[in-house]
Amino acid sequence: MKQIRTVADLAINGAPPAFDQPLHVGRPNIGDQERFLTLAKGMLERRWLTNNGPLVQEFESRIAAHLGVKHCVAMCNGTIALEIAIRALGLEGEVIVPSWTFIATAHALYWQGITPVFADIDPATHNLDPDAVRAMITPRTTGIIGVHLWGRPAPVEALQAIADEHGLQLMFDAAHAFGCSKGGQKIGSFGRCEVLSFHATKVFNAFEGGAVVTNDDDLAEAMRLMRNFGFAGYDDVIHPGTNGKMPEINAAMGLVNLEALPDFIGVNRGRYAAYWDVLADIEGVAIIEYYDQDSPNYQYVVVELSKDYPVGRERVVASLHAENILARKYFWPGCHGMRPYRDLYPHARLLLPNTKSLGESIVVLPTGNAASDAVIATVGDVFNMLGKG
Ligand code: T4K
Repeated sequence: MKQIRTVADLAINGAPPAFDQPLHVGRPNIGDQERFLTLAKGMLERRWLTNNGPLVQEFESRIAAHLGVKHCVAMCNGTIALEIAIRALGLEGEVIVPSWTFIATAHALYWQGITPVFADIDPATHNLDPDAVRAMITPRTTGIIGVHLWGRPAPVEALQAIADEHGLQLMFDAAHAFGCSKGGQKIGSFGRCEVLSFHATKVFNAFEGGAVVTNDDDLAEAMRLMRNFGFAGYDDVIHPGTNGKMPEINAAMGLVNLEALPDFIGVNRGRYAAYWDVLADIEGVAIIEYYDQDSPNYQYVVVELSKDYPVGRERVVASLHAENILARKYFWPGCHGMRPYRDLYPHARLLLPNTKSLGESIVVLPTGNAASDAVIATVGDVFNMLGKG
């Protein structure tokens, strides 16, 4: 590893990269491998691989207990979990969502013939701005999907008030917020239901996986039917459905990783603090803040560049990539800027000024065990050197 000293030493200027191997955002966390192999062996011996097996049932009850909710309906991934929740709530017509989210939030609606209507965000929180949501309500609106972006809670009370006032369904995409809370209440019990992702890149993963969590008995029952083709018993389909089932091997990984979750979050917290040490004093560079009362999982280290920083976001990302530090621009350009939705809403950017400006100023950095002290020091060097103009 080479220590960066000057702008000329940056790999983007032809010097060799600081690291031989690429360092990714989203490197998976893996708990006790021996325990995982033991669970996998038991699964093979039972010859029960999927279809609501014992590991999935245990996984569901552990997740429900962890989040303090009545029901966890485990699924094969977060996107299918979103789609099933949307269907179980009977959403149709138009549903209001942030554009500033992973594309799955919008796709889960559009894939089912529902129009995602994009509302702008509050630049201070990166989450939906309740006033912007109000402005998007039409007679066709049936629901709102809030997203707890980066694990920071969406404005749940304000969104619930809007939903109640207009007779709309409210659900949350909590893909980033596993283990986080709002005012002492765990994310998982807000709105009619909340959707989790256990994708490999998440702080808590099950290889792939997702779940809908809810305190609503009828909703949970409907979703259990929907994820298994609507079967109520042999030869008896009582509901339209799909295949959203979580396989046993995913539940095994989830059970092992749930035990290790405090360690994963501890590592992330340490990495976040280390980034803070090297970046906090650079003018025009701000790391987004997390607050202890929200029990953050520190899954994302998100840096925002202001106009005071002399170099644009693209140059920063290119410079980090040249060092083999594969920073990301999540979620540029926003869903409204992606092709399926760009054509649908050619003028959306005019209604989404905060989404647009945030989209041009964000850099997401690697965290977890892969982000060593040397990586973080190099990130600091790159921001410092570029910041000198
Ligand atoms: N809602 C929100 C708000 C979400 O963020 C997501 C998913 C969803 C809904 C949908 O949930 P799922 O259906 O995915 O369960 C990644 C993830 O694939 C996606 O799950 C996640 N959000 C999103 C924020 O990040 P990409 O397109 O960035 O993936 P990719 O392939 O570029 O991987 C990210 C990085 O992780 C790479 O640099 C390499 C590294 N990586 C990845 C995998 C899979 C590894 O090092 N090892 C691995 O095994 O979407």
